[in-house]
Amino acid sequence: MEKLIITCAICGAEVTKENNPNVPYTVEEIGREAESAYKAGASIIHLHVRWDDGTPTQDKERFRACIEEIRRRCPDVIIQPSTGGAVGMSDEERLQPIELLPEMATLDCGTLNFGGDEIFVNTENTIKNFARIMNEKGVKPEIEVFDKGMVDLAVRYHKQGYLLAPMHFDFVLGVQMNATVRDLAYISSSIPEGSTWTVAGIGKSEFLMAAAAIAMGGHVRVGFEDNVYISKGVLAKSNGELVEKVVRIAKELGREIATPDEARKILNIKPRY
Ligand code: KMH
Ligand code: ZN
Repeated sequence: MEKLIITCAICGAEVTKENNPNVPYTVEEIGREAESAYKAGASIIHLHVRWDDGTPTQDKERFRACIEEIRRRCPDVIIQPSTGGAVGMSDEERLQPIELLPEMATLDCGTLNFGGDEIFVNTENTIKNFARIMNEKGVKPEIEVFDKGMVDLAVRYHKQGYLLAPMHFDFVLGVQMNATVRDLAYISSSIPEGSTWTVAGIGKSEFLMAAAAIAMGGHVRVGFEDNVYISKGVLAKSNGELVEKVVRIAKELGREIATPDEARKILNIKPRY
């Protein structure tokens, strides 16, 4: 089986120090958490950034500072900025980190409820425009899908030339579509041949989805953005601790861990670091 790519979503835009005091806000804290994940075995850092008080931002210069700090500590890691940002941000705000020409970035492939009155808006024009800009700049999209209909939309956009093969999907399960093994089997068998996939199980489903993906030949995302607990009721001390748990499960199941350069080959990413 292919080596396992572990992505760590170290920060997110919604989770706070009230949820877990180890959630990073400052440039130094973001560097520290990325390094802990990298040293534990993560080859991709999915990156949101915050101002020092925890407010989420897509500010280009804040991204630049955080990317430099991560690069200093983790020279070869793949850095994947978010273009989702936080609910309510404009498209222009969200696109700022793309100007820094990262190797990868997220591309959210649909609109969905995000709890309470919040709606995470991604219109068809937004998705097509983000995809076009990423293609022009040679940034590999990780296609974020929250249900099977978003896979179907991505396949239509591939046929229309907006999304290039081989496509890489992140199934974010436990927000809209349930995080069960049955749902993961269904959605992962719905993507085109030659595509790759990872799964982010939200909340208590994080390690169940990780174990299932390891067994099925997919890849895994963990991190404070998705879950702040290492086990029931016990807060994780770091993002690295979450990654270490995935590495332990993978070892038990006989799956080797991909280095960042091995991840680049699997995902068809041209190195840019
Ligand atoms: N924070 C969410 C509104 C992404 O990074 O692309 C969007 C999100 C997805 O986290
Ligand atoms: Zn994100």
